[in-house]
Amino acid sequence: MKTNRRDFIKISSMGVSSTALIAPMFNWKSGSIETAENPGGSYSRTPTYCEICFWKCAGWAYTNEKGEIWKLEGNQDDPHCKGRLCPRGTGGVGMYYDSDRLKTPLIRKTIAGKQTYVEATWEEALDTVAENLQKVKEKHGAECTALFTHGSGGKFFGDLLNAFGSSNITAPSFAQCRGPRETAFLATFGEIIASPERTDIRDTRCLVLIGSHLGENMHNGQVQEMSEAIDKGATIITVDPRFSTAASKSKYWLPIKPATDLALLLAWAHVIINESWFDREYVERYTYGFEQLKDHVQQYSPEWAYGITTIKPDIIRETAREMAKASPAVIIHPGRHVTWYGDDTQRLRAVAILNALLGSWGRRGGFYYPDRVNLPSYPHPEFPEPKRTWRDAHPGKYNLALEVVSNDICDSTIPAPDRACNFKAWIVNGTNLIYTLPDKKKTLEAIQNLEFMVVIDTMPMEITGYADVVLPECTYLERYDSCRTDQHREASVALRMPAAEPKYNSKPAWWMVKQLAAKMGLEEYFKWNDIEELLSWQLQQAGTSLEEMKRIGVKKFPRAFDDMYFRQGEDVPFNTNTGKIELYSTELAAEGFDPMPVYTAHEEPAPGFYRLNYGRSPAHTFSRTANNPNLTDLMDENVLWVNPKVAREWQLKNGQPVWLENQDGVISEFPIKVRITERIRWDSVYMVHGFGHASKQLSRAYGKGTSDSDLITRVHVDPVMGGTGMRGNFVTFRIEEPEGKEVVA
Ligand SMILES: Nc1nc2c(c(=O)[nH]1)N[C@H]1C(S)=C(S)[C@@H](COP(=O)(O)OP(=O)(O)OC[C@H]3O[C@@H](n4cnc5c(=O)[nH]c(N)nc54)[C@H](O)[C@@H]3O)O[C@H]1N2
Ligand SMILES: Nc1nc2c(c(=O)[nH]1)N[C@H]1C(S)=C(S)[C@@H](COP(=O)(O)OP(=O)(O)OC[C@H]3O[C@@H](n4cnc5c(=O)[nH]c(N)nc54)[C@H](O)[C@@H]3O)O[C@H]1N2
Ligand code: SF4
Ligand SMILES: [Mo]
Repeated sequence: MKTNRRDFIKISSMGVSSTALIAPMFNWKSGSIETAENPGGSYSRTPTYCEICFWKCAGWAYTNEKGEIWKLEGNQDDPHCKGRLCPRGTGGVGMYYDSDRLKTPLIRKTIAGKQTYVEATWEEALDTVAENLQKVKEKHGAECTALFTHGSGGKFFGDLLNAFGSSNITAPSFAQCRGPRETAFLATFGEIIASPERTDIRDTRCLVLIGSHLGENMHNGQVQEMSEAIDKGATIITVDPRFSTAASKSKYWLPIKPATDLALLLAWAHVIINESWFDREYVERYTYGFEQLKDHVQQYSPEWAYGITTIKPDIIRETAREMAKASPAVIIHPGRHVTWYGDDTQRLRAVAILNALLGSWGRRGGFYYPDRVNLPSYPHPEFPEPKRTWRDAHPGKYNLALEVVSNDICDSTIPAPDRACNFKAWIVNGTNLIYTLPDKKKTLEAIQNLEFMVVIDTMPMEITGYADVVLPECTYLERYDSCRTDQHREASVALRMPAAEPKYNSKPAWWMVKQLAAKMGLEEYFKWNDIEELLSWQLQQAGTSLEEMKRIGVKKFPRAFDDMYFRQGEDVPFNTNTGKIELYSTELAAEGFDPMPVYTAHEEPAPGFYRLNYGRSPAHTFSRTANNPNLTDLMDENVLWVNPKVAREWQLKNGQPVWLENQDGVISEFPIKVRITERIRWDSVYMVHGFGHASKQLSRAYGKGTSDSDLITRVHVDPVMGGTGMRGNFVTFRIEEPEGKEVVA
């Protein structure tokens, strides 16, 4: 067996001795309440916001008289959820009760020639982290350290890294998710979409969903608003090769040939301009480059697009007319997970342009101007200026990326002769990079080249097996975090505080960071004694207090001005080079990219292969919930959607397990059961992302279903912002269990 610097270690399901259990850090009860169900007031409720996905719904955790968490409910005052959690949020308790959780810190040691994890005290584990980070700093410079993070604790680790001397903080929610849309909307309107999306779905008259399937994508507020809009008679147009839940609620379902959306979008622009269905006054007042755009789209007629997209010209015209009729209360939805084919920024530019033509930006029923509270940082000295940043590894590349590109950090961790500095240490907090980044082989190669990696997680997920030190974080129900201050129609602050004491020997991120800062000589950046002191100070600056927030959970701050939408005839400056909405992007042109989107064809599957399509399930979030006992009760494996025509050709039966092999000869580690359905086109197959776990310590998730990530080995990187296009992969069926299959482990 080949030995690596960093062999994958299977974390054994160890018990934790009682001495490792810690005393409660806080009195976590926020007062008992009397309700019909709780006549004696023996239950308590504690404010929290959900960490099962990044919509961050605020709610209440109910505990019984024994201090056991009993149920979770939405907070009625919360603009993100309006009192209702989604099935995953309600099932969040399962994360707390999961007996497979990480229980105590672990340190990688080689014993009798074999790498293994040794249980450690927090003192030992944090000393090891501090020493190794210092070593990397002395040898290579602090800026050779990167933080991958997704989730609340990232704020604390981010501050630690900045204080340490590195600004390389990256999240998969940019280059594997919404990056292209943010770059495209910034180039067009001078502003990003951000989260929660500033889409005014509640008041829209026409919602166009392009491969963004609200319904399976359970982002709470949007799903609620979509059903509100439907009740009020809004037209839904869904463009998706799969008949999704949204498609089933739509007036028009356009089962587009995958990878051809840009052709449809350009044809829509062609029709809307040539038929004079655009908002003329808005376009004249606010936009730049209309004449160039008009000339540019002449080549993209509906007849032309038909040959590419398989959507009939009269349907393209009819749907364009529907949008125009609803204008400006129309939303061509920017989507969220938009890293598909590598030309994603250009596709999202076309989306932005259509919205501009229809005058929906800054208009009721289109895109509103959000508001938010800025909680100031606790006073600290200025962070040191890093000597280099991630950009120096590839000068001139991805200049229009507004966040750090995770896959580029991965690339720059693999040594290259022409590069002065490579990344040498990773801090990985709340992101299962093995499932999150495409091209697993490359991720693993990068990890093998690290001098040190610490992983902070709640579960023995695949990424933890490659760490030098594993730090178990307590779940969101057992901790304080930074307050939620995300944008919305109205600014709000939401508090998360512990509903129960941390189980096992787990700790919150803020505590780990505070300890590490002391060990690394960085205390001056973290002058607060504990998080209650930090939150109290911050909340006071915002005109509230920790006491008030403990009582109410969510506080709303009415808008100071009536500026959610543009006023009739108002002159609006846009934060672009021309001060206008740029139909013709001067910024893209200056970077040497097409200033207006140009259609280019993408690769097609070879005979016998099908495009690998993936998406969400309403019951799960990525790979993070696959072992959650409550949610596995709802769904415990993914299945493969196969069109009946394809099933006939391959003589596949419903429920039959098959292995999948991709264009690069990589075979799925586990089989997946076939589901024969007309709801998917014959040129594609579909599965829900996040299943097929290889970590045996996930007792409910191990070997259940198949991982799409394993099969995504071909990546089409967006040259504009570095996003990883992941939908250009093709698979074929292996009916018999393959022998000697290449499994990347
Ligand atoms: N193949 C494929 N890849 C994808 C996607 C896809 O659909 N298919 N989707 C992409 C998108 S849109 C996104 S946003 C990203 C998401 O990427 P990630 O957020 O990395 O997704 P997960 O795989 O769920 O990894 C979350 C990790 O955080 C851990 N965790 C959960 N709660 C906590 C906590 O409170 N504290 C700590 N420290 N850890 C915690 C979980 O155990 C898990 O290991 O993935 C992207 N990658
Ligand atoms: N329940 C649940 N909800 C979630 C999440 C979750 O994990 N679980 N994750 C959240 C996050 S971080 C994100 S980013 C969003 C992701 O949610 P969305 O942005 O809605 O994106 P996906 O889930 O990737 O959507 C995939 C859809 O795109 C379609 N599709 C595939 N190829 C093409 C194509 O070429 N053209 C078109 N038009 N459509 C295509 C697929 O058939 C599928 O219906 O969901 C969020 N909401
Ligand atoms: S949408 Fe669901 S999982 Fe996401 S934060 Fe809200 S309740 Fe939690
Ligand atoms: Mo995402």
